[in-house]
Amino acid sequence: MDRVSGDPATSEAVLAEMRRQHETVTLIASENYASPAVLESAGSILTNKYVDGVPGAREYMGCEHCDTIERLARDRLCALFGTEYANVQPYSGSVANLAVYLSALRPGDRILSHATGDGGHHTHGSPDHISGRLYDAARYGVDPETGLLDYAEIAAIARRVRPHLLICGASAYPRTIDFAIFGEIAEEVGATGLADIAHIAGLIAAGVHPSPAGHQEWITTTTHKTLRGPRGGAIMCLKEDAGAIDAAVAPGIQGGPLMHTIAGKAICFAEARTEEFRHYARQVVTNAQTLAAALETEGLAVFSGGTDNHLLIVDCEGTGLSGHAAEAALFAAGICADHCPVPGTGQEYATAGGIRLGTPAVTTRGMGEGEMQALAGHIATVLARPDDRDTLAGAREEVRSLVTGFLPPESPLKD
Ligand code: DSN
Repeated sequence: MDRVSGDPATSEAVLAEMRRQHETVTLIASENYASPAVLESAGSILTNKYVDGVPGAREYMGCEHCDTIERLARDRLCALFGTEYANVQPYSGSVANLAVYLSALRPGDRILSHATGDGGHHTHGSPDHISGRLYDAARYGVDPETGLLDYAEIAAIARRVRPHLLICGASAYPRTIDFAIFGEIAEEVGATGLADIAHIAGLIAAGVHPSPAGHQEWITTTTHKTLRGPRGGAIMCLKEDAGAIDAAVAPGIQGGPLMHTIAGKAICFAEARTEEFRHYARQVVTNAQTLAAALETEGLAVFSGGTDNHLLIVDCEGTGLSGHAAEAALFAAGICADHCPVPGTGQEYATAGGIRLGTPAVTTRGMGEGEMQALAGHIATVLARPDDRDTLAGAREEVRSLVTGFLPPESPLKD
């Protein structure tokens, strides 16, 4: 616990957050627990160094060791996904996306992307994001009947709006994304392709979801979701785009690269090439599918009837609860999930009628199918009686006792 010593006020809050993470269950699909090695690098002395520029061409002296680390991270990321070039400096997935826009588009150009209310991400052209202000954003959604992406419809929209950039990738889409078809559509209409794989990067790295490599010119990701690394972003692209993307990231958008985070990325990219990680990613999907099936057995409606990846969406309509009310009741029972529009219904985040549940974090804690069955029972109980204090308190106690045997990997409570 040394890493939080020195300032009692901050330390207390960090330790309280650590206890919260231990004693509750995280089903937020975008959260995970980084390994001790990643946490160590993220808290290392690398935070002291300015390294503006790229390896071999820095603005400051004394960057030779940081060059080694950044080259390792870039090479490992390229090897992991089979891409020609990588920039590992983006502070976040949002910055990674912006850097691609800055490289590939001019203000006013048209982008076509997955609608936010249907599971897409706001950095892909929402009016409340700079991408929706600088660019002319058109959106595609899912088929309201099946809940699936309708590739024929997406192709028809693309032919009509003729985007400069066709974006695929989502934050709340539980089904496999066909990156090859997206690539074909982009080629047909003369668009550049971007795959934002932030959510499913770990699944792709482990070979349990098809890869966009070879189908999209640009790939962006975060490094902390299914990839289980430090909080941050990265971009993969063709060698010919290297200069443009490096300049777009910095000085185009960012200041100095965060070397402590880049070191954590280098470590997580190596971790993701292990058999242990491949097993983990397969178990993430098995757990999500088990949770989805068990929730349906409990009488809850799972959007699109299940999942192919790490997340699922419960349509709360039958419970009479809004997504916000459902997430609050679950939180009171120690289950951390987040509200989400049910795709294909016209809902937005403010009017969300669903909750999104993901299994990356619980799987890192070592939970398996048995625990998913138990969690489904607790979720159903809570959503059936969300205002009953005894029900919530009882569920909270049972959740706490369930998770106590599955501490996160970095936990000092293990010793
Ligand atoms: N905030 C992430 C998520 O929860 O999906 C996406 O950026």
